[in-house]
Amino acid sequence: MYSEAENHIQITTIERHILEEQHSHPEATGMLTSLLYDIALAGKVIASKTTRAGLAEILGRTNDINVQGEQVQKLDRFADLTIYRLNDHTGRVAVMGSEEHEDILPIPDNYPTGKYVLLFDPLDGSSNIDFNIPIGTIFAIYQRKSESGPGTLEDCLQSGRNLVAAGYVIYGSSTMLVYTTGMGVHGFTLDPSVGEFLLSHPYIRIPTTHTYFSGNQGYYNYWSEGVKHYTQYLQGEYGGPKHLSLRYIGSLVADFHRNLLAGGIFYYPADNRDPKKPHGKLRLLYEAGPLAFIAEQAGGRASNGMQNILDIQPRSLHQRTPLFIGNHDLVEKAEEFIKKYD
Ligand code: AFP
Repeated sequence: MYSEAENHIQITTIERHILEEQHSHPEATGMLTSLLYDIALAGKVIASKTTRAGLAEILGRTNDINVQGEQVQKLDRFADLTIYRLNDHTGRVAVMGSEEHEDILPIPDNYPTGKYVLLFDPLDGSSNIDFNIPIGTIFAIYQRKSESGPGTLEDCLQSGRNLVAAGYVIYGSSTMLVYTTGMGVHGFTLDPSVGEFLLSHPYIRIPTTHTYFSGNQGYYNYWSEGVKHYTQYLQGEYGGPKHLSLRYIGSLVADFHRNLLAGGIFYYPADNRDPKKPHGKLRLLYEAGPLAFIAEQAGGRASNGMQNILDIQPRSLHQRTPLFIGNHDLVEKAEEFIKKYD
């Protein structure tokens, strides 16, 4: 028999957690559960490579062939292929889309298609890899709209309100997977000794206190008047918070993750550095949408400065959007300043 103290020890693996969530949906077939589990597996495979990033140089890189005679791939290419390959044959997915590819990624003809659409940014923040800075994978899952056969572009062009699940994996000092299926936000930390994601952050809520603001102030002079005034508000002017610290990594997943746990706002507004790209840098379907779903499930909000990110109807796969994401009141304040000055 176990002691009372021992009986209280509970280790929840990601598989168990996803399965338990499935049980609260009696109509569920288990297909989403398996799809989420496949994504968690992809996260583990990618993590195993990100922790070895840089070693290719030491182990020898000759014409992109390493000492084992294997092709040395760029990490973002590897992450992209890993997610695609782990999901192309399962019969759960109708079509995929990746930030790395111009067009949709069809399921090969010799495999069955399923009812879900999987969109992903395989390695966000990849310009940070060489500097040992956290990077991440972001994913978004929708139900297909078409009835059957190969999934279509229209299946992918859905607003965030239709998201069935979304999440990210952060490859940092430890590897964490954070996801939501609309029943709260849950975080799991990879225990490398057993190779499992274990529940470490159940029901994440963004704290109501604000700690950080995160925006690339290097572009300040290129921002609109509204965004400039909003930045001054975050610095304590116009009655704004007096105690916020600035933190900016330049890796969206890492910046978002920190502010989700500590409270605050991340913003990447539109700027006029390049008049041909007036919409900011971040992508609606691969970055802003899934993180907006997580933010809202954690009690926060995301906006393009005028409209809730989740309400935007995408018109193209790689559509870009300004993004303000974090505490509800700070995002609303951004909208107020933009309305007043822009
Ligand atoms: P990379 O993948 O090119 O590193 O871009 C990362 C990113 O899309 C996002 O993760 C950051 O929040 C944002 O760009 C940083 O962009 P700036 O370097 O322009 O601030």
